[in-house]
Amino acid sequence: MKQAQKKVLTIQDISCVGRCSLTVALPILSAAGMETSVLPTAVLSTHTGGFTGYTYRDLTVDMLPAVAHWKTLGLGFDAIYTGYLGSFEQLTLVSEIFDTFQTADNKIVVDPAMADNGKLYGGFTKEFPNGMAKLCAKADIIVPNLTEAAFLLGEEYREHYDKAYIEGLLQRLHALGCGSIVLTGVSFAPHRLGAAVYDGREIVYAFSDQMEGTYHGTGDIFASALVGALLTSGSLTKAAQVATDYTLACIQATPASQERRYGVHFETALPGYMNALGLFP
Ligand code: PXL
Repeated sequence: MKQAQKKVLTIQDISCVGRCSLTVALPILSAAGMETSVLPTAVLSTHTGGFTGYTYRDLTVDMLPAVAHWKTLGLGFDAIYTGYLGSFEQLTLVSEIFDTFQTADNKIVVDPAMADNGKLYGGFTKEFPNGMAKLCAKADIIVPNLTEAAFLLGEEYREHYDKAYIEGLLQRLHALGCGSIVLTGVSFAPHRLGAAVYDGREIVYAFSDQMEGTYHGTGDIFASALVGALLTSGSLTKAAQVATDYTLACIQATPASQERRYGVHFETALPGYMNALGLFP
């Protein structure tokens, strides 16, 4: 018997060059065997991290009409996964889209892609994290990095921390109203990096080896791999480990000579991800 395919709707921009947002979410979710529908929020010639002079075509006006069309087709999704959203208006629209498609069984996953290494991405105002926090409150799962977690809570980013800080952060994020938190970029020991997962009951960690340096787009790769693995196994902690291992494999597949702003070679690591999902006999 052929298995029914899971359906995912992912809402984020297309950065044409630079391996992030939809150019990684679509191939990773497809490799996980998901039927993937996209709602592009904007088209940029490159992402905004490390490039100047990029073009930005805002697609906000097309978003609700596309959703209205899908409603006439009676479409539904097993997961709605959002990434980079460029404006307050898009936060409001996405919140309405959640209201349209949320069911008792599907998963709403918000990656509050807006900051890293203690700084907001270019183009976001300091009020934006508060708007994003309201969207996160509607999610079943959020996938912030440490900077985004602090900013969602209106707190200062902390470079040095201990386990008590991480666990407090998870509890304060849960108090915002989201169901589960997968906090990325957590490290308590040299050369080990991963995610902390909190579902409101227990905190579980998923670590793998840490590579030196920071690589653009790995947050989007992690979140996409997490969604594909979650819909495959049903377990958020298993999915966090698969996504952590795959993100490491993507970095390991990338030559040291590669410019960081062009992202990592996630493509060559896809077979390992599919294998971890049990997709090869
Ligand atoms: O990787 C997150 C991301 C997505 N989309 C755009 C970005 C960034 C990060 O810089 O600029 C347009």
